[in-house]
Amino acid sequence: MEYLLNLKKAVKILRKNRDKKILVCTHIDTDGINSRIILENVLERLNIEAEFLFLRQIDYGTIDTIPFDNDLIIFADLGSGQIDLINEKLKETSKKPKIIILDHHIVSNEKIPENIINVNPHNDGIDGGKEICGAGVCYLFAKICDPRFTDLAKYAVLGAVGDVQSLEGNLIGLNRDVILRDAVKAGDISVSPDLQFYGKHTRPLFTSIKYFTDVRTDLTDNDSRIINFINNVNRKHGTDIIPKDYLCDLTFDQKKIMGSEFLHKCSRYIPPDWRIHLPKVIFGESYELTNEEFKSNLKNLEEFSTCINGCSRYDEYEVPLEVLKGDRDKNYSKMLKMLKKHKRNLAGSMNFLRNDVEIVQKENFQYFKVDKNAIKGNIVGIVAGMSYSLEKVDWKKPIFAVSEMDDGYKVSARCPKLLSFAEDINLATAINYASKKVGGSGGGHKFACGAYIPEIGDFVKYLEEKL
Ligand SMILES: [Mn+2]
Repeated sequence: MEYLLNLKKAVKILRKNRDKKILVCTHIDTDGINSRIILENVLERLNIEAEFLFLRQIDYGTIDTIPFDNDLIIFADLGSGQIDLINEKLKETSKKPKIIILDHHIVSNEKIPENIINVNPHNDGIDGGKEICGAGVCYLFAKICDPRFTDLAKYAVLGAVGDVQSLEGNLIGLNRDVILRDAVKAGDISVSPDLQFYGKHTRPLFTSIKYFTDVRTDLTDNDSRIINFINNVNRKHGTDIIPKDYLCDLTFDQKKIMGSEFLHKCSRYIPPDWRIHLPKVIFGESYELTNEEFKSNLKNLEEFSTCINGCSRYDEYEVPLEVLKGDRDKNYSKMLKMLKKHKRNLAGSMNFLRNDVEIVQKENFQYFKVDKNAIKGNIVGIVAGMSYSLEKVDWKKPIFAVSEMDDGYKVSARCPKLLSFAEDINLATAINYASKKVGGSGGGHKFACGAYIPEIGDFVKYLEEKL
């Protein structure tokens, strides 16, 4: 396994440079912030000093903001896709730092220069979209530094959940066999069979059902029908599930009953050959922190990840970092405040989308375009995903959201999970192709990705070629 060899090489290089000038650059999403906390812990425990820097992305615009006058630079949760650019920059700097990349994004294809160590499980046929995240690679790095560091595994599980790697309901591959296992063994994370409704500890069951967007049924966006549905389930099975209860209040048997009745309902609304995929979007596992309180925003990792997004999407990275380190005081209350604002912004954007935006239908996808400030670029991807709860959005097609920025456009693409299982759609390839054609760049995962483009031009036409 090449990535294991590279991991060992990387650890050796860290030890060799332990007294030199070290910089650690990490991405700014849930996965990136968890990568950062893992590396901070590792270096601190090994008594190695370093500077830390958050990076939104590495591109021609930002590469010059990275101080290359270090002896060692570690990139985590980014870098593998930008080896060209890093190498170019290395050529023009006098001091030639060693570079370690700990990443899971698709690797740019060219030969890797000698002073760059690219640790990326992709090289060994491991799927970086599903089997390990950036924080996961950092965790493997930590474990080679010292096999006792298994208390850091929980951060890697959070990173994986934040990157939506439990796509089919459960974590798989290295995420499951190594990282989750370590976190459970360390006593930090509990795993339990559950329903794949969002908001298990933070909202009533009927709200969770309301925003289930993988299948459009008569329950979608309809409170009274949902309450009727739950009451009918109760009558049929002799249960007493209260619609206002949270999913975490339900017993295992109640969840099982609710899940199978919901599956039965959904199966009437989908093409027969999609049915085989339906259980994967309704049943799954939930991952929870054993030390957090029941019904807290931080208990369930999906909801914890939303809290981090509520800060990082608004350029606030230190707050979630401090909360991850254990602050439940000042930074935690700031996080909750920001979460509220984030949810308000999402609700406002959804209203705007519902009332004031035209969804343009193409044969195999749909898109909408919004002006600057109508829906901000930092949340347009989340809004695109939520748009499937709206009547006018076709839930059997992917959606592209185009948001005007100061210097071009941010494009976000989303597709319901069920559709992506049934139809084998790859939005990342399409968005990558189309954005390059109009002078931008983009990529990401099969059913959730994004791009920046300087102008729209024939972008939509190029998408049509690929979809
Ligand atoms: Mn990541």
